Amino acid sequence: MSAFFYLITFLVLIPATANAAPGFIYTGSQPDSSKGLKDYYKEYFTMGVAVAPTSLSGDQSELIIKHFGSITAENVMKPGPIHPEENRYSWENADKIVNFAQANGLKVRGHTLVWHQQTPSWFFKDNAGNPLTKEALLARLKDHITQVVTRYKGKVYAWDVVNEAIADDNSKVFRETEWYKICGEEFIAKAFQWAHEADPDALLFYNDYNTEFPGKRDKVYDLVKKLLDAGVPVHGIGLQGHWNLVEPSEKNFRDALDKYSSLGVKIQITELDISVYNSGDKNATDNVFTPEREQKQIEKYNMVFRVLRDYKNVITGVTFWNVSDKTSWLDNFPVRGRKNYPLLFDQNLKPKKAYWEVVKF
Ligand code: HAH
Repeated sequence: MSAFFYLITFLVLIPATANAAPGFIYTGSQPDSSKGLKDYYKEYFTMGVAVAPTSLSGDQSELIIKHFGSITAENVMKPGPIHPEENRYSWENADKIVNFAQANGLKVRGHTLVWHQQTPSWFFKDNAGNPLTKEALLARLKDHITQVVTRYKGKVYAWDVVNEAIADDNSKVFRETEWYKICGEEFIAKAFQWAHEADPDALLFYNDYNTEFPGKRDKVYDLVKKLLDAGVPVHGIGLQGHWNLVEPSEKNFRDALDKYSSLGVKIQITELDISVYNSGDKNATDNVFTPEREQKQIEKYNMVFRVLRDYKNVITGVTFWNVSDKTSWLDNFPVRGRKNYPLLFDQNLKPKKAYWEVVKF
């Protein structure tokens, strides 16, 4: 072969090796901007994202299709938006999300059938405004679940059936919601049973936050164990994954995954984001993504995905809660109007440094 050929080959290889760490031979694992997050994690788990109907056009929709294999409605399938009055369901927005998913070959996670927030007050009252009896409230719940799950049968592959029914307070097991006060814990088993009757193929999840802290972890474990022992169709536990620069610790995270997976159920991270403020840090109002916060966030994302890859046999999905740092629910929670930067894409929808760390393995 000619010297010319060698020269050309050499010149072509230089740029490819230029970014490799010193002392290492180029192996082909350089950042590749044609790949999406879902491609890097193809052999691991489905990557998902929470969306609003307004995210489904323009730049955001391109990002969603490139990087994710699953979507969740951030709000529009919750009881309030989808069932605003006793005799009226409002399907339009939820349909948009399901239709977008079908048109683009994405899976859909349904969120959520039973929750204490974003549920209209009519749910719990009779026509005269008095609290419903347990029987009447359970009948309403059955109607709600049956209507919603049946409409999306075969299109929503997994449902967060019950969201946040466990108390944060260590002295209590169940959160004292209207559901619990009127029905006792029975509403939980019934909700799973009715969802299963409406779509026997859907995977049914119990979903909650702070599920890595030992106190709440053990209560979630006990609840799901009790349901399984009673033959209730629960197929998975959703760990919301609203984390921050310090929580969860790697140990608590691994212990929680070990404990939940010992039940034989699947685990998904259903609402992942890593706040750049610590949970107790309500006074930090400078709104800035400082280099220190950026670095700590990179380290936390690194740890989280390293552990998730280790547990790929039990983790079946990882869903981010919002698309990019342009808008996150954390911009208004727990401090209204405090800008947060919790995701892998920046305010211009470009991958952050944390993104490149998460796909480097
Ligand atoms: C989640 N709760 C909800 O599951 C989700 O539906 C919502 O859009 C955002 C967060 C997390 C949460 C909360 O709402 C209130 C207190 C603590 C945690």
